[in-house]
Amino acid sequence: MLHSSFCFFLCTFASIICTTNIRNMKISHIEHLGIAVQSIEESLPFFTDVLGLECYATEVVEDQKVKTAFLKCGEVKLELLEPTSPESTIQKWLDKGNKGVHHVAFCIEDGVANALAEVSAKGVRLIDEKPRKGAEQLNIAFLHPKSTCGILTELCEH
Ligand code: CMX
Repeated sequence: MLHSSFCFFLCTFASIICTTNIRNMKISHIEHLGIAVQSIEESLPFFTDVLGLECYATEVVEDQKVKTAFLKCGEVKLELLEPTSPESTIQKWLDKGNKGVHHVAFCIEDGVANALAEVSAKGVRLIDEKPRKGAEQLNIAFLHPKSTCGILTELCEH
């Protein structure tokens, strides 16, 4: 009896130590803000002509059903996201009356795969179970906004 209680105590203690010792990922900076727009052509002049930012690239990301336009703002990028299909998550989000900042992307220094394992162990709901290729060939993964204070969160690495 005493032996099994002691074993139970040891296991519980070990599991508390393991959970509390999960390392913290290293975020270097906000990589980009994703901004949902119905039309890049109509939205871009605000960012270029009014804010004076430079649009340095556009890209279609087929599997996400979006066209993107990238602007540099210091170390942070702005990623304009235009839906290319009614089935696009961006179109669905716009159709619900939302617009503007759609997600925040953090640059992870020590690997998105490691970060996913870590946040999952901490109870965060994952959208992507493993990293995949996103715009600009970055390794990316999304976390569900219901687990992240309502902010659709992207983890990415160069
Ligand atoms: N920010 C905050 N909350 C959001 C959100 C967003 N961008 N998009 C959806 N939600 C919320 C909805 O408001 C809804 O909340 P309520 O239930 O309170 O109304 C909830 O999430 C819906 O969740 P769901 O039913 O699980 O999923 P949806 O079908 O609405 O899809 C999401 C939401 C986040 C899972 C989906 O958009 C997704 O997988 N996103 C990741 C991929 C992506 O965004 N790709 C486009 C960008 C690609 C790129 O950058 O290249």
